Amino acid sequence: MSQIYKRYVHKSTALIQNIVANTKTTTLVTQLSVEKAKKKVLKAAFKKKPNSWPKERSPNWLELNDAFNIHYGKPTDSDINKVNRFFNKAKVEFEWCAASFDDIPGRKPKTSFPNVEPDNDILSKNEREITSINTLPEVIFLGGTNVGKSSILNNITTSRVSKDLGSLARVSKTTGFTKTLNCYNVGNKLRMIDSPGYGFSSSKEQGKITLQYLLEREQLVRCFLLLAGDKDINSTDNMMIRYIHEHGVPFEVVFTKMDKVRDLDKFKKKVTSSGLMDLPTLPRLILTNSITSSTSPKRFGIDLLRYTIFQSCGLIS
Ligand SMILES: Nc1nc2c(ncn2[C@@H]2O[C@H](COP(=O)(O)OP(=O)(O)OP(=O)(O)O)[C@@H](O)[C@H]2O)c(=O)[nH]1
Ligand SMILES: [Mg+2]
Repeated sequence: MSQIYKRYVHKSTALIQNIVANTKTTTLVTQLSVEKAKKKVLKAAFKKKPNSWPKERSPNWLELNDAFNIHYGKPTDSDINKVNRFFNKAKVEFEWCAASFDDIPGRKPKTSFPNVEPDNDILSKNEREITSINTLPEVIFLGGTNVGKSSILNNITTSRVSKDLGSLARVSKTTGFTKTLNCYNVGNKLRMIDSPGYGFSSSKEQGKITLQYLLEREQLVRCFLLLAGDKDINSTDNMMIRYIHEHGVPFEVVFTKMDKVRDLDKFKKKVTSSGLMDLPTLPRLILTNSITSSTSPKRFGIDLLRYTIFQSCGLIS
């Protein structure tokens, strides 16, 4: 039992003794009210200071991150610190949204002048600017509707010490909330793209732009496929995995909502039987929670995700 738990159990017992001492008819203090009082004190304690929970309360799924990524070895502490420093401090700017592939800035000048370099005089100043914004590496977050794509983007760009997520990308309980590709420039070193989810509440147009982006976007260096840790991998997820694998799109897998996973053995079985670990490209499997809760008091897994993004953009060896 952790120290903090002991402290509050002790506190609740003292509280109950106090109630008993002050109650003339002690028979009124039933076993039920004792339990109720204990629960109340514990609940209040955990609600008040979730960040002060001792280390041993880290979720038990954390060690799976290492086990699943055994081929890669662990990034060093100094690399993780370097990457965290970058994401904690980087200025993040929303740059564009696109409902069709040709809406992406830089696409049109390129289409009009296919063999022209961005700095060529044939392009107007505006076209030069638009064309030259294409030079940063891009990563995209892909996944079913409501899996947590927009949340993970906020998670990555929120300072590590903050408990609550920033609100750069709009998050909603409404399934199918993100309808366009949305691009965010991170510290002028890389771009992250939020995408509309596939499956329930999605549309053909949304699917089309995402798939076209995956196949045709030259700046795309890595796709992060998000799967909900607390749900089964469904047939649409499997179709997407097959699609990106067969088209040679480099990808990693991010399991979201790990704070909602209750049965870890079932989760492990789901992952091992999914075939993800047998793919020849050996995608990393990164386990995360973007929302803090009693089982995951911090935002776990984000270090490895940030590191993998940094690495895929060639910003760290
Ligand atoms: N418990 C828990 N909830 C999460 C987590 N990540 C996201 N959510 C919740 O899941 C819901 C959907 O999150 P979004 O980030 O909007 O998901 P999305 O994939 O962008 O959804 P669409 O844009 O509709 O495709 C929101 O209510 C989030 O608060 C997580 O790690 N844990
Ligand atoms: Mg979204």
